[in-house]
Formats: sequence, structure tokens, C-alpha cells
Amino acid sequence: MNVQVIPSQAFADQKPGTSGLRKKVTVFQQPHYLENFVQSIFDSIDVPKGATLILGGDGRYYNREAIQIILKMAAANGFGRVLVGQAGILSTPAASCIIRKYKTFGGIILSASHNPGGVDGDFGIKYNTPNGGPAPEKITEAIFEKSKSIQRYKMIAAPDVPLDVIGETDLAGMKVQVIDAVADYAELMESLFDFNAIKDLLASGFRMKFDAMHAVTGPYAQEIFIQRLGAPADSLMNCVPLPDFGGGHPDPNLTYAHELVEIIYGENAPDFGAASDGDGDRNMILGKGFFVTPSDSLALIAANARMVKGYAKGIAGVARSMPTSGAVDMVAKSLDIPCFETPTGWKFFGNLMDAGQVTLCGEESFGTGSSHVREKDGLWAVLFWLNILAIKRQSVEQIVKRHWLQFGRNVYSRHDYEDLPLDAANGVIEHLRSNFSALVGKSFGQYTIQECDDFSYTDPIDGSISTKQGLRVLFTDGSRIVFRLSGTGTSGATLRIYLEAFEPDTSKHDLDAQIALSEMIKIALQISELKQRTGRDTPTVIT
Ligand code: G16
Repeated sequence: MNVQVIPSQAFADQKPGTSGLRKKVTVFQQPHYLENFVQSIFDSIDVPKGATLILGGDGRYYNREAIQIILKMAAANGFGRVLVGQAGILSTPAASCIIRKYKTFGGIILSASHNPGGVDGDFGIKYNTPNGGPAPEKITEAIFEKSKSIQRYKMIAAPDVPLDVIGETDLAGMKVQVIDAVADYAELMESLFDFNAIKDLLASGFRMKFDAMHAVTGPYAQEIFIQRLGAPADSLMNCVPLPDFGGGHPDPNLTYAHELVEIIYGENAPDFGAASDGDGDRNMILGKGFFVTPSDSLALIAANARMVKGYAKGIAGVARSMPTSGAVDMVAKSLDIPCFETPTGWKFFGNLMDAGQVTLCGEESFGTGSSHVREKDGLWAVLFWLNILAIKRQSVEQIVKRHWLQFGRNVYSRHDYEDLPLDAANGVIEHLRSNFSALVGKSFGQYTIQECDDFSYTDPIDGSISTKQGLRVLFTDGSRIVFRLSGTGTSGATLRIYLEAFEPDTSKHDLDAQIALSEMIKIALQISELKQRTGRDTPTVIT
């Protein structure tokens, strides 16, 4: 084998964020940049000789080039086999499914998720461990440490491997197996949900619209909704994956999925709308003229899990990230099952799922999933909703409102301030943190602050501690405001303000969240001195 040891110089900025290393494509295109990070992964995980790796990405610009580099590095670093999605494509949940199904040594996923793509867009890379989940902090920290002092990487000199046709190629003694990216995942979905019931629903005149946002789930949606469930072709939109996502921002929320939102709030709207993101792990759920918050979606899925085939025996427990609303906590209480509150980031759910303590997990950031894989899973959430709708035969809005009637409504919204100067955003957080004791006991109209803290988490399974995971301002009536800086952006800083108030009064359940939360929004702006410190008081995105 012709292994080359290529000298290199360390880059100081390869610290993985909330979910892997995400940077501009142009940063990754610098000589040795990607290679250094990949070698740092391999040097941090003690690759057993002959191990199998999964490799694939969301198809964004630079995916193919990166795959060829990683294959040649995997061959030089002792892997025996790499399973690659056809054309180098795998959705993030499908990659997790395949890592688990074929019991591989883990996988490398190329994605910057919901961030824009294209020549000037973003690229990303992360390592998932053999359980199929994103590497925990102790591994991402080790990778970062290696990346700071790396001086060489290993690669073989060989021609590129053909990736478009299913089959096997020998790469200097390592097998490269190009696999169907969709089949294993679709089979897993069919084992969890009642496809016959959903087929009947779709045949009954019920209309759905799924928006793949020109990202990775297009072919998965085609296979599952059209081929296996018999939905008419016009049930799908933007299902041809494009390296720049058609110039869009593949983030399934009310702002960026506006094409779908206009359809679902327009005349002759379909009964159900859904979208997923760049790499297929996020989801947005809509009914005719109605938006389901991700926090409510998690609560509803938990409350109705028993009616769905794969969850008929009941769920062991639930987990949500700290900024996610407490709606699922109410359901857990009524089911008498544990509910865990973790920091933001799917990696924090892995230990709980591996230990069998939780079945369902969710985050306000449009992520929902279960222990069927170790990533959040966009199409899984869409199918869960379709299965519930197939059984209940009520509208999405009716289902949500009946849920609120039973459990109360956790009125919720997130305000994002994108692309803030880093210093100003850090200044807001520091200002709040240093003001905690002055804030406690202070009243603003009907609201009084009871407690403020900087969220920290001790993993109940391995005892690892994660600190500084978001600032919480908790009010005496149970309302709260959370301030947190995003860990997934690539330019400037994004400040997220999460607002939540519990509303048991059913007469107020129809209120628009922005109106119901208007006092809290004012308090958030006032105590953070946002306008003075950043010059901004209007969010970029409201969800
Ligand atoms: C990633 C993680 C999620 C997390 C989200 C938060 O999502 O996988 O678990 O909730 O980031 O992002 P931020 O730090 O920007 O608030 P994704 O879909 O980008 O992989």
C-alpha cells in the first residue's frame, strides 16, 4: 500500500461546536484543513485494524471531494471497509441507522445541517460513535486537542473511487462498498409505523405536502411517501437534492420554509404539511393554517406513542434539551415515567438511550427522535404524525388543542438574533451573568424573577459534567426566559432567546404566541440590554 505521510501545520480553529466542525466551504478548501481534522479524528479513536466505517453526507457543495479525501485517508489509517452512500449521500438519521445495523466502528457524516450550502456556503464534518450517535464531548475535546498540535496526516495515493453505482471497489486493500442510501432506512421506518393505516389515510382524500427543501431527504421521501405509501406525486416539493439547496436556507422553520408555509396558510391548503432540513434530521410539522411548535410535537408524540406500532409497549422515559418547553414534562408526569433535562445537542441523549432510560427525545430546534437510531430524525417525526392522524382522523389543530385542554398550554417562542458581532453577543451574556443576584426578586409588571442560573448538567450515566449551557431566568409563576449563544453558526454570533409561559386557562389557548408572550419579550430585551449592546431589537427569525 502506498501510504504517504504528509507534513502539515495545525489550525487553531478546529473546535467542534454543538454538532461537529462547521465552517465556510472556503475554510475547508484550504490545503490540509479537512485532512488535519480527519486525521485528528482517527488519532483520537484508536481504530482497530480492519474496522468498518460508514461515510456519507447531505450532498452539499464539496461533499464529493471530501468523500474522496476521507476514503484515501481511511485506507491509510487501517480501516478494512468503508460503506458509502450512493453518490456519497446519506441523511444523518440514515447514517445512524446503518452504523447500528451493520455494527460498524462508527461513521463520518459530512453536513452543516440547516446552514446554507454552495460555493460560498457552509460545510461540516462530524464523527459518530459505534452506537450511531454523535461523539460525546470527551471525544470531541480529544479531537480538538489533537488538531491543535497535528504535524502530519496519512493518505494513500490512488485514483478516485466511483461512487455512483452500487457495488464494491478495492482501494489499496480497503474495500469501498457503495450502498443504497435509502433502503435500510425505509425498512426501519416500515418496522416502526403502520404503513397500511397511513396508506388508507392518504387514499381517503387526506392531502399532505412534504418539502425536502432541495436537500437530502428528497430520495427518501420519494421512496417512502410515493412508492411505499402511495401518496400522489404532488405531495412532495423541492425533492431534487442540489449542492446549494437551490440557493435556499434548508432550515425547516416558518421563516426559511416560507414556500411551504404559504401553501399551508393559503387557499385550498392541504391537511398536513412538513419539511426537513439539509441533512434530514430536523422536522417542522404543520396542519392546515396551523404551526405545531417542536416542543408541543414532542409532547404529543409522547402522549400518543402507545397507539403507534413500534411504541405500543409504552415508552421508558423522555428527554428534552433545557431550552425546550416543559410540555413533555406534563405528559411524562401523567404517564409516570422519567423526564430528563439535558443541554442543547443530540449527543447528550445518547447515554440515556443506550442505558434504556429514555425512548423519546426532542429539542425546540426542530429535532425529534427515538431510540430507533441515535440522531434526531425528520422523516420519522413526519411518519409518527401521519400514523397518529391515520388513527385519530382529526385535524392537526384539533389534536393539538385537545392536548392543551388536557395538559395546559406551554406557550413558547424562540427569537434568534443572527450574525451579531461576537464581542457584543458575548457582552450580552456576560452582562446577564454578572447581574444574576441583582435580578432575583425584581418585578416587571405581573412577573417576578425567582431565580437565575447558568445551566449545568451531570450525565446520570457516566457522571460527566457540562457547564455554561445557557442562562435561565426563572419567574415565580413558572414562566422563564433562556439566553444562549448558538453553537452551529459560522459567521458572527447568533443569540437565541427562548420564551415560555404556562397557560392553563383554555380561553387563552387561541392567542398568538407572540401576543401571549409580549410582556416576556419586553423583559428579555430590557434585562439583556440587547439594543444598547448590539444595536438590534428585532429578531432575524421568530419560531
Ligand atoms: C444541532 C444539534 C442539535 C441542537 C442544534 C442547536 O442541530 O444536532 O442537537 O439542538 O444543533 O443548534 P444551536 O447550537 O445553533 O442552537 P443540527 O440540526 O444543526 O445538527
